[in-house]
Amino acid sequence: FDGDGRSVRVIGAPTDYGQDRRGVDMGPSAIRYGGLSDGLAEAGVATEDTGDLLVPRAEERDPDYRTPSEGKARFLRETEDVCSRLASEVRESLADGHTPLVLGGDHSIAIGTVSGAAAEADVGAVWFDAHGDLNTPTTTPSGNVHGMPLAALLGVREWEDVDWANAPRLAPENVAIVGLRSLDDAEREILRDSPISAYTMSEIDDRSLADVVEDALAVASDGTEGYHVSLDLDWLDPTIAPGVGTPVRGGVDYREAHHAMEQVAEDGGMRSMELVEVNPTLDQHNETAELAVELAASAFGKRIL
Ligand code: EXY
Ligand code: MN
Ligand code: MN
Ligand code: MN
Repeated sequence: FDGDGRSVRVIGAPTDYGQDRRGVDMGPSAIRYGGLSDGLAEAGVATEDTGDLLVPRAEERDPDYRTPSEGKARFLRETEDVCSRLASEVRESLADGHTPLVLGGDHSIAIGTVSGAAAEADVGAVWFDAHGDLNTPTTTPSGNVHGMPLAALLGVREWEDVDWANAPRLAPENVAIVGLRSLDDAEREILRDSPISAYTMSEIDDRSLADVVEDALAVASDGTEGYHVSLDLDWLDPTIAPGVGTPVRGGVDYREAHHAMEQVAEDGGMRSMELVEVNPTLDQHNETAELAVELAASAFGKRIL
């Protein structure tokens, strides 16, 4: 198996609106310097890079944003602007026959990526993350939109007064979260009443990551035309991916992460991918960005033999 004749279009979305540790806006550069084009070439895919979306500097903007029901979502206006442009780029890439690979930026950009990916097809999603990203402007403990994108994409109730964010793009039956180890109470409640498949680290310890990923890919494929892979680098253990804003101990290790991405490649159902939360100011020698590159290469079909 190699790239399977795929052509990948890289789109940078250098935001840091969605959280409070500056520097994640340098993620796209760090990932490119980390060897992205060589990594994708090794995977056997053709690649074109459209560069980065223009993202206004946070300092020039007013972060305060209240939803009509007094919910809090910092920089939501700016996030909407970036996400709507990103959605168009992703949609166009797919229409042109390319697989979009979006480089973040913080995880709020997933609202744009998935909106574009789901614009003309029913898609599932596999969310590789330490976190649930299921908060809403009313439940959020932080006001940070990077903790909310999955709820927005599912149309979870309290997002309902934010029109652009709340048109449901994903059916909960086709969403799998893999690697969970940090959840707020409100997110737990959403998961309790929802058909989302949520795989915690503890379940991964019991069953093996390979086993869980097999189920997750089946969930995301069931009745859909393929799925989006959202890879938050804080999914990994912070010892191998220190360059993230919200690290949580007890994550996935190097070898099992690669194997999971190899399963994605073998499965063949991935329609779009994003790499988010790489923050080079918190990293050591760009190793988190380099790991992001290696994992993307594996997901696109890089093999040793
Ligand atoms: N649950 C916390 C919050 O909503 O503020 C932390 C979220 C971190 C989200 C990271 C990107 O995955
Ligand atoms: Mn082209
Ligand atoms: Mn996330
Ligand atoms: Mn996370």
